[in-house]
Amino acid sequence: MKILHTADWHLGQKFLSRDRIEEHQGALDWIRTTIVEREIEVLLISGDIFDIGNPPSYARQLYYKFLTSLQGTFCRHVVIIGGNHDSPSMLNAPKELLEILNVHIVGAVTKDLQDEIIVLKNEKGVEELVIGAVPFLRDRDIRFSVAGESGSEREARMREGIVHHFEEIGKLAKPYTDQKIPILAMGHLHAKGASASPDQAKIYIGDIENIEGDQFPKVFDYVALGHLHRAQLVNKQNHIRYSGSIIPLSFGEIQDKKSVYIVEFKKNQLQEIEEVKIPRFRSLISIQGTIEKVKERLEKINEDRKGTLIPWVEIQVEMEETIPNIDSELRDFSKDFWLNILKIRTKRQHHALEELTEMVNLDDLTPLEVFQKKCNSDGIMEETEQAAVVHTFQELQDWMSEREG
Ligand SMILES: [Mn+2]
Repeated sequence: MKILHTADWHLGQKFLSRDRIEEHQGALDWIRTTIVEREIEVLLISGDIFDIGNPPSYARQLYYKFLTSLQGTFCRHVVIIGGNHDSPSMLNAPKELLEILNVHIVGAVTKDLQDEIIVLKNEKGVEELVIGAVPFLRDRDIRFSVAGESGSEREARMREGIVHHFEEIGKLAKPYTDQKIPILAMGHLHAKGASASPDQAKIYIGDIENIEGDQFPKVFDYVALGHLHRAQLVNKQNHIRYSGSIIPLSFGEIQDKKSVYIVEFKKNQLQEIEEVKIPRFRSLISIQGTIEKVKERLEKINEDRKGTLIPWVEIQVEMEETIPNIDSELRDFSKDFWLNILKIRTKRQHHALEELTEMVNLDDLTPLEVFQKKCNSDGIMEETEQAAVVHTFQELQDWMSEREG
């Protein structure tokens, strides 16, 4: 049996006020072609299907069109879990309808743990695969906040709750070992022994490591994770993996290769895991240096003409003295080039002092980023307090987006 593991699509993402529709379309078409060519039978999407709780209609259209396009392929089943970016109610709304197309959705935890056990059957109605599909676990799913609890106590209780949840799912899956069929888990969390992309680490300062690699119950033959955008194994364990995002979601992710995993089982034996690289449709390029160096690089990018879509560039100009109108100078210089400058920052070096000035529009930041910048400004709060405060802000955002969604 061949399974394709992907995650972190973030459909509907706004990237410095631009949308990613063409890149997402390219990546989804490629996934569909891969499913057809490699005769994939089961598709797992481990959360963060959408970038926001109330995604724009074009993002929903991409999603539904993709799911519908799998009809008539080898792919018999799709299993989707909710991530921290997804609104559970939005994801769950078409649950019954999608069930008819063999698309199984676990948007959020319910009162019954059994709802997370998905048993897939072949054409003859014989059980062929079991999945413990654990959606992103929110505070309210595993614990109630305790007044006066410190940030670290709260984190410890979160961690315990998550480990316990997976143990319980493992127990429910255990009886299927007798049937000699693969038993898988899905999760959307931050596992210890995995590394985030440099930018992602910044985006999620409120994020904590939720579970250790060896705390996943042994009953699972493969653990398909989502949340970290870089494809990787957890704690060097071959069968516990993040597939990573399908397109780079920030300039911090441009070094990462983007890929999916094809996981092959013979009966209940894991045979092979293959990492398949997703083509890059648009180059995201980050350049840094003196104004002369920056101009050279811009000329080079224009000559190279890489990718099918126009490259997006962020620039950091290093200088000793302030150069007036540097923004318009660079934009004029490259106005006929095959590239778009998305962001220009300047870095002034004088007397060993470094000053970084960001020319960034408020529109280009998410509310969370604005909040984090505020938290980061001098003297507002201790670093140890930040994680908890940011976490609370995220919860508040979740709550609001669910009301909207
Ligand atoms: Mn996530």
